[in-house]
Order: sequence, then structure tokens, then C-alpha cells
Amino acid sequence: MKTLTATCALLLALPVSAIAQSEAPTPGRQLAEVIFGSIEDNPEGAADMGEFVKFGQEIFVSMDYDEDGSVDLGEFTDWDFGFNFIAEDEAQERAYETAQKTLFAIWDHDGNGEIGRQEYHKSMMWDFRRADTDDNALLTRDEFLSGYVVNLAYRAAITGR
Ligand SMILES: [Ca+2]
Ligand SMILES: [Ca+2]
Ligand SMILES: [Ca+2]
Ligand SMILES: [Ca+2]
Repeated sequence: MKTLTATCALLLALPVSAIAQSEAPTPGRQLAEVIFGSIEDNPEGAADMGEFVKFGQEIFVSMDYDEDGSVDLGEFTDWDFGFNFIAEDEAQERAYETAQKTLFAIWDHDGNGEIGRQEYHKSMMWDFRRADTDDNALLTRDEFLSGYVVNLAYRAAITGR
């Protein structure tokens, strides 16, 4: 299982109790906050499109295991932010797997079974704009948590709601 190293390190740095014992925020939300921290290191700051796309490109490179410039479903589902561990804890692996496949299908615009660089780049821009609800070209932590499609899809799947 490959995981973005920086995110993984950040996640491991969190005390287990903070993930396991808190009632609200949920583990999924906490993970999403850690992910936002890897895009924007200023806790009061917001991510612009450049920061967001750079974050996405790093993930793309780390997902593309055979380095052929596109991500197939196997590469896509092997890679994980850490939502998979939460899904296991919550016994929602099946729902999580479905969410991964759904997201893959959304990003694979031409439906050829691979997410190419262009498709991915376009998706990152669309997903940014969709999450940027006040349309100011900046993604705040709140906008990211409540509007970024990856957070929405995976958190809904792992909580079963
Ligand atoms: Ca920023
Ligand atoms: Ca590949
Ligand atoms: Ca494609
Ligand atoms: Ca905004």
C-alpha cells in the first residue's frame, strides 16, 4: 500500500487517541484536515489554485506506480491517503471501495480505464472551483473540508452516511 509520504508522516504524528477517541470531529474529518495541512501549511491560510494543483500533481506521480504517465484503476485503489484504515475500523471497506471506483470513473473522462495527466489536471481545476463556494479563487480549510469531492465521497463512505 503506497501512501503519500508527507501525509502519512503527518498522520502517524497524530496521537492515536486523538483519532480513536474523539467523537466530533470524526476521524475522516481529522484526516481531511491533515490533508489540507499538506496543501497549505499556514493554519489560517487558504490554498490557491497553484498550491492545489501542485498538491494534486505530487499525488498523481506517486499514484502512477509504473510511471507510464497515467493512472489505472489498480494504481488508483492501491494508493491511499489513509481513508482505507478508517474504513477498516468502521467496517465500511465495501462502501469505501465503491467510492474509490466512482471517483475513478468521474476523473476518467473518456472512460478508457485510465486517468491521463490532462484528465487529472482538468479534474483538479474543476474540483477546486466546485469547492470554492465564495468564488474568490482561494480554498479555505472549511471550503476544502465541506466541498472537495474526495473528502465528501470518502467521508460519506466510511461513516456509512
Ligand atoms: Ca496559500
Ligand atoms: Ca500508470
Ligand atoms: Ca481516460
Ligand atoms: Ca473561497
